[in-house]
This record gives sequence, C-alpha cells and structure tokens, in this order.
Amino acid sequence: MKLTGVELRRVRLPLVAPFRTSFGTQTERTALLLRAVGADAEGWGECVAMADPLYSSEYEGACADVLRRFLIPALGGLRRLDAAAVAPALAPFKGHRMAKAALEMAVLDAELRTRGEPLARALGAVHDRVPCGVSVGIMDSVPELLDAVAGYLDEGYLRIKLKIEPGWDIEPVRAVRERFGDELLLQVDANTAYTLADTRHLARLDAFGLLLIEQPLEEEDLLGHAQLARSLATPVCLDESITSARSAAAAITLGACSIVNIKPGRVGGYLEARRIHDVCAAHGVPVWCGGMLETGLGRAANVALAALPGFTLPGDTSASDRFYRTDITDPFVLADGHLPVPDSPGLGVVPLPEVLEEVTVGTEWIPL
Ligand code: NPG
Repeated sequence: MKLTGVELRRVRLPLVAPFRTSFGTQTERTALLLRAVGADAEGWGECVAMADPLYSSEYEGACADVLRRFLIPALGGLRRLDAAAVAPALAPFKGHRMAKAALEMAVLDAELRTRGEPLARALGAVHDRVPCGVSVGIMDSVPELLDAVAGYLDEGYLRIKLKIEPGWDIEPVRAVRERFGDELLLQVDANTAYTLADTRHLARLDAFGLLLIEQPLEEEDLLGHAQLARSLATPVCLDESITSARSAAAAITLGACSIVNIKPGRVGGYLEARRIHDVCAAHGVPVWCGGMLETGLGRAANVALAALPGFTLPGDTSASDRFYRTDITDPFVLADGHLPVPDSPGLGVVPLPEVLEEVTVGTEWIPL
C-alpha cells in the first residue's frame, strides 16, 4: 500500500512547571506531529526538535521546511508503507535526523498497525514494563531542589538526574546525596556546558558516587571527552555527540564514553536507535533511553525501545504528568516506578481527538 500524503501538525502544550537546563528555560512544549496516511492505514510520528536551535542545530521550523520540501516528497516513490525503506530514501539529504526520525516513526506506526504488530515486539523488546528515572531541572535554590527531588521520589521514580551547569553542580549534588543517601541512583547532565579546563572541578563530583555524568563537553569533542574520561572516576555518558551507530562505535572505541544515552529522535529514528543499542551491547556498553519532553506518542515509542535487553539503566521515560497536566494520548502513569510497555499494534496509542484539537496551532497537508 502506498502513502497518499502526510499531515504536519504543530501543537503547543503548557508544562506543569518551568524546566531549566544549561541551554535555557522552557515553559511550554511546542512540537511537530506527523500523520502518515495510506489507503487503509495511518501512523503517527513526533518530531523531537525544539522551537529554537539551542539543544541541537535542528529546530521545529527547519524540520517542517525540510519535511515539506524534501523528505516527504522523497517517499512518493515508495511502493508500500515500509519503514525500512524510509532511511535509504531520505539518505541523499544530509543531516536533519530529527525530521527524518519523525517521518520514519509515522511510517513505522502505519506499517505495524497494518501488520497488527506492537512496536516493542518489532524492535525486539524483552520486558513488559520499564524502570523510570526523572530529569530534574536547574532551580533557584538548593532547598527548592531538595523539595522537588523528594516529590519525585515519593511518586516512585527510581533514579534522579540533575541538570547541572557551572555554578550549579557540586553543591546541589552534595545536598541531594546527603539528604537522600548513598543508595539513591543519581546522575548529572551538563548538556555541553563545560570545557576541558573544568576537569579538576568536575573530578570533585567523583566523591558522590554518581551513575554517570552526561555530555559535559561540546557535541563534536570526542577526543576531549576521552581525555576527560581518563581523569574522572565518574563514568562519562554521551548524548548530543551520539548521532548514529557509527558515531557510537567511534565514541566507544576512542574511550569518549562508557555509557550511551539513546534518543531515537536525535539519531534518525527507532531503527537506527536499535542499531546503536546493538553496537553498544556488542561492546558491553550499557545504554538508557533519553527523553525530549515527548507527548504520549513519542513516550509510547521510547518505552517500547527501553524494553530492549541492553537498556540496563533507568531512562528519562517519566510519566506524562512529569511535564503535562493533559497529555494528547491516554496518559502514561507510573506504577511502582515503572511504565507499562504498550502492547497494541504500532505505537499502541493514538491522540485523543478533542485534546489534540485543543492543543493544535496549525495543520498542513502534504500530498504525495
Ligand atoms: O524526560 O523527556 C524528558 C526530559 C529529559 O532532561 C531531559 N531531556 O538534555 O536530555 C536532555 C533533556 C532535553 C530536553 C534535551 C529537551 C533537549 C530538549
């Protein structure tokens, strides 16, 4: 069955509380959703790009543009809805992995719905629920942070990730460790905010028994990460630097990381994400599933991915209410620190029409 067209839909969801990272503060999530339509099946995709190019060079407006002008038209030649054919069809267009990932996700959902197969099964999942961590933003004060962490632990989250930046690192980490004890699974995420000149400073984090430090240096600096990793007892995990299975293999071989955060949107899709999982598993490198404030659509797919065997660390697969009072799908609800892996065909979730309508800012139909 052929694709007849793709709908691009821009949505805007308010966040339950501002989310501050080393690259900015978010109070709402705008996102681009895709609906791939075939003769008798349709599938949903979600683009993880942010409104502004602060986390990555990609951003929403650019994703919509490249999808509309190049990527969606390139699928016109596909004879059937076949997710494995999407990446090769899009390969002539350089970069734009977030846009490509969203399109592949929509086609994959449509294909799996046609076949009646859940995404988790298609990817090779081995669990029916996944342990969940939560990412805690930078706060105005340490007491405020301690309250936030206490709240998440009460909700049942099994691992805490603290966002850090120069000026908000040693003290908040020390305070959380002292208050919640050595058993707490605790990690930090710098989102590229440091340089190699900070090596001695970052080594002070070694005292706190962290699971990992995520992406301390800039995205392209694999050698710098390798050098830093040799000076730290805390394992270095890469996020922004990992854009493909090839870059993951290079980073591991260079000693730039010993743990990998896999974000399907960042690497061009769930199929490449699975390849990264496989490469890491072959090297004995643990992986975990990152998050980018996905709606229930992306969350469903991330939870399916996180159920693969190499995902041995809790991911940023938090419940819908971590960010949204009302999700666009039935909400993902934490139970005993875990989220259930959807077991219906495709993503296993669909947007709730009335909520979707409420959050929609605009739609556009790209015929094929
Ligand atoms: O749970 O969805 C989530 C958010 C987890 O902290 C999180 N994501 O750098 O990993 C990150 C960060 C992020 C958020 C990155 C938004 C880019 C955009």
